[in-house]
Amino acid sequence: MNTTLIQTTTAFFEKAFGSTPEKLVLSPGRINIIGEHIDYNDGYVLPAAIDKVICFAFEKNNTTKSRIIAIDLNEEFEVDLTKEILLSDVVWTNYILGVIKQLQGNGFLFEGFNCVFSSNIPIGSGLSSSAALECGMIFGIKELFDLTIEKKDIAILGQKAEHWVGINCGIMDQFSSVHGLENKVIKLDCNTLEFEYHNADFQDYSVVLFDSNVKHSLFTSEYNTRRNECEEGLSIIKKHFPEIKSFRDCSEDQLLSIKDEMTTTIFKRIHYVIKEISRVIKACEALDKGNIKLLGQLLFETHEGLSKEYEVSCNELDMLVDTAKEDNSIIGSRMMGGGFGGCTINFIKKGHENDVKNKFSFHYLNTFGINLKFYDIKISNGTQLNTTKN
Ligand code: GAF
Repeated sequence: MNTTLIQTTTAFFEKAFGSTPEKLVLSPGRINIIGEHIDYNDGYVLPAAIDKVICFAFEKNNTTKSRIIAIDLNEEFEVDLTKEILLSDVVWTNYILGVIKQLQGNGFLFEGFNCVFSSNIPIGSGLSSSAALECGMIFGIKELFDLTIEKKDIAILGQKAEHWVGINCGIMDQFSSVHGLENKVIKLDCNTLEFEYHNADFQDYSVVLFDSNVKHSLFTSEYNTRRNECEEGLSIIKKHFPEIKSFRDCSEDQLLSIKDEMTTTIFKRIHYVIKEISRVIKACEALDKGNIKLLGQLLFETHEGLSKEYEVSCNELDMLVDTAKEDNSIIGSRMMGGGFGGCTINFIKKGHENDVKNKFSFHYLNTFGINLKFYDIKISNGTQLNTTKN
């Protein structure tokens, strides 16, 4: 499927710059099995890179300026690398400017380059197209100018670029985009950045994403608010239990014993976080043991928490998960990613995928007047050079 994308990107590059690209980079989006809004709360997450990617074509241009073309948007921009990098009014360019700023600020030396990119990661669907953009750009610049940057640091630089753009995100998206491995999920400790791969063997179930096709504008402001609420909650916990360093050290009983010391909102947020951290551990064990039924049950519980306690869901996502609960072919479902729209992740009994899709399409269109989209995904490798010949 990515062959066409690679060919289009290469052909566009050749036409725009009159030369063959020196480097072709593929940078994937991600799914997350479980552990939502947990990365910035220093817990564990269970993401994986997917076979939807951004393809980049690069060459050095022996100047101090870089010219970057987004094929899908039919837009381009130029940046003078000798001048201070400032935010622009065009959102997509800021992720790239942010990456350049981070690389320069961390002492990495590089000169002008030409770049063309195109993507098959749906934008605004919670599959982390922005992390793929950041990590692919860093990886491409590193390859082009022979920079030594470890994978972990690519992820951290990408995350910092995203902060500069305005979302105070955690590390999960960039980390999984860079570290993805075919057929493996990544159990990442977001506190230490230690990680281990687990087999993505979902037995008799397929992973299908249902794209609600909505993106409510609350996302950025509410995301940053959740982070602040969690920080406030943690500082209250620490006051009462000085031995606690992060949420993973706090039991539900400890939290309940100080419930009256915080607002109902803060309590709900933290209660979700503490329960979700323990769910990730259980989910990973269930996956290793092939207990997909339990894994699915945990996904439903996560959704309940995200909807009622963390309050980052929306009517469209709730309806999709409620309908999934009533469907015998679906063993687990939940909203995925930051929330307020985007996708649900679903485990569907193999062979029943088409029936389920037809039923959900009809029901969703009838209820919201919106077309539901579906993505059958494969768990794939992280950001890499394209080595296949056209
Ligand atoms: C977004 C963020 F970018 C991630 O860091 C993560 O917090 C996620 O929302 C929620 O789990 O994708």
